[in-house]
Amino acid sequence: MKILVLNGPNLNMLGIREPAVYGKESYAALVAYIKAAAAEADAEIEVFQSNHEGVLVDRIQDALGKHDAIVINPAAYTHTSVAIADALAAVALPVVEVHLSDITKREAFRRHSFVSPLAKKTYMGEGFLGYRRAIRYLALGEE
Ligand code: CA2
Repeated sequence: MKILVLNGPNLNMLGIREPAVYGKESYAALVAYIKAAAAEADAEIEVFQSNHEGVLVDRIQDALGKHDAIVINPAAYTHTSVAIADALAAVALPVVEVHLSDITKREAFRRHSFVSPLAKKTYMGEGFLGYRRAIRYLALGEE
């Protein structure tokens, strides 16, 4: 199983600010964690981060024929991007949505996700573990 992991805007700032919300580990540590989780589940992985909506749309479109599934933390675009939701619907690959924090327990503007209706699963509020659970769900069928 070939999985594309997409991370949205500002996730590259992990560990630099807001450790109370997003933890104190760096983005590089997250990438290493995701790669280890993929190896453990015998999945091939590509991890990509962008601060730009159109770049993320391009990567979703490019996944067609190259990847079997997408794990996405769209970050702030979760709550705003019809374009990302449309791209996910267009490629029609299995999608799992991940959030480090629990978006249902934060500001009202974070409660709505344009991606959730397209996702087979959403893991939130579990920090890095959400990515591991997403990979294991896709590769091994573990809930
Ligand atoms: O909880 C999540 O994973 C989010 O997708 C993270 C987004 C936020 O906009 C979503 O509502 C929930 C923000 C990612 C930005 O991460 C930062 C990391 C360090 C310092 C500042 C932001």
